[in-house]
Order: sequence, then C-alpha cells, then structure tokens
Amino acid sequence: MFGKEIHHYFSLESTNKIAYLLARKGAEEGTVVVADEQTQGEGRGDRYWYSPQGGLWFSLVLRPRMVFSEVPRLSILGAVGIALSIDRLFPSLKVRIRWPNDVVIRDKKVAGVLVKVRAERARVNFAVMGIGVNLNIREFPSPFSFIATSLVKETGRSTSKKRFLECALEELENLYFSSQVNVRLLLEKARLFSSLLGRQVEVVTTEGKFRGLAQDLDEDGGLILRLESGMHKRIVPEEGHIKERPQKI
Ligand code: BT5
Repeated sequence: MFGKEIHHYFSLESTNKIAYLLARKGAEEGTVVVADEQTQGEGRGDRYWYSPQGGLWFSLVLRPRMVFSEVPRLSILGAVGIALSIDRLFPSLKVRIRWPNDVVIRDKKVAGVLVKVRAERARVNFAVMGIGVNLNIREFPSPFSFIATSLVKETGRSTSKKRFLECALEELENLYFSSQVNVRLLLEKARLFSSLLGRQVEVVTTEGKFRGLAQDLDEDGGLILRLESGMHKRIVPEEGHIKERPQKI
C-alpha cells in the first residue's frame, strides 16, 4: 500500500506541502512525495529543516481512523519506523529515539518526523507524515554540525536512497496496520528504542520547565515524568522538548 504511487521531484520547497495538496485532492493512503532537495524544509513549529541533496526527504499521505488527540502517536510511529529501518540496514549502529520524534545516533539527530493533519471536528480527515533522513550528507554547516549526523558519517558508506525508502515504507506500513489492531506493539518498540526512559531529563514546555525521571510513554505519545517532588507529570509531544542531554542515573 505505501509507495504504490510515488511522486518524485528534483527540488521542492517542502514535500509536506505537496503531499498536503494531493491529500486534499483525494490522494490515496500510501501516496508518497519525495524530493532530492527541499528549499524550505519544515520542522515542527516554525523551525527549519536543512534538506540538501544527499538526504532522503519524503512525505506519506495517511487516512487514519483516529481522533485528533491520538495524532502524536503517528509521530512516534514515524520515528519507530525509521529507527527500525536503520537497525535493519545497519545493525551495528546504536539508533535511539529521543522523545518525541528525533531519531538519534550517539545523541546526534539523524532523522526527524513532522506530522500535519486535517481534522473535521475531532476526527482526522487525513494526515501527512513528513520524514527527513540524513543519508549521504558528508558535512553539515554550523549550527547543524554540533547536533546532526548522517548515515554516511556514522558508517563511512553511502546508502541507496531507493533501498532506504523501500525499507522505510515497509516498516512504516507494518507498524501502521499492526498498531491499528494493537497499539501496544508500537509502544513496546518505542520503549525499546527510547533514549530517555530511566534517565533524568529536563523538559521545556509551554507551561515551564520540568525536571524528573523519564518513566514511561503512554498510548498517545505522552511522556510520563516522575518529578523530584514524587508527583507524576504527563507531557504531550506538541508542548515539550528535551532541553539538555539526558543523564544516566
Ligand atoms: C523535525 O522537526 O525534526 C521534523 C523534520 C521533518 C523533515 C521532513 S523532510 C520531509 C518533510 N518535508 C518537510 O518540509 N519536512 C518533513 P523538529 O523536531 O522541530 O526539529 C527541527 C530542528 O532540528 C531544527 O531546529 C534544527 O535544530 C534541527 N535540524 C534541522 N535540520 C536538520 C537536519 N537535516 N538534521 C538534523 N537536525 C536538523
């Protein structure tokens, strides 16, 4: 299903924008838009996503039967799908997910996920899952050089974009349909790859900063923190990001 229809472009502002337009016009679930480079790659909020040639930048049209509050689950699904793909192609790399949606190797970001949805009342009409993977980017300009890595930097080998995309679509499709039957499978995988669980973290949210032990993930992608006071705090993905490197305790 995923990738049955693929729209390939040499250069786009953002694959998410085109996929959103196609979805609005009725594109089928599984339609993919991929570009060799993006000139205005989008991160969450109004953050910028650096997308030169050499990376894999794609968006997937989904028509999930879910309510709006369940949408963060899709970002987790995207991150787990990419982590599984990297693990399958390069089992010796220690790939992790830094909540909510960063795929990291040695604490540096190798891939990111951005999900946009159109909802009517509380029901999701369609979703666009945008995924960026730094495959064959040999050098990053500042400020990305400190926070980003790529598969070629980690392995010394280039990766075929086609091969990675095929593998990612297969993993994403499996996760997508299996999580509709039982979301616990997805959560178990997310927990396995999580770089945070069991660590002391500081999370910055729209409500302020919270320090505590990252204890668990819940079904909708929330992070459960045990605060120093002993109280529990649930942080929803769209409201928080990790401020500093997690400390092992
Ligand atoms: C994300 O946002 O991680 C979502 C990235 C989604 C990109 C894909 S590419 C295909 C599709 N089309 C689009 O236009 N977007 C999607 P966020 O968690 O907000 O992270 C953004 C932050 O990551 C930036 O503020 C930078 O610090 C950092 N960053 C930007 N480009 C990067 C890169 N290539 N590699 C690693 N980190 C990067």
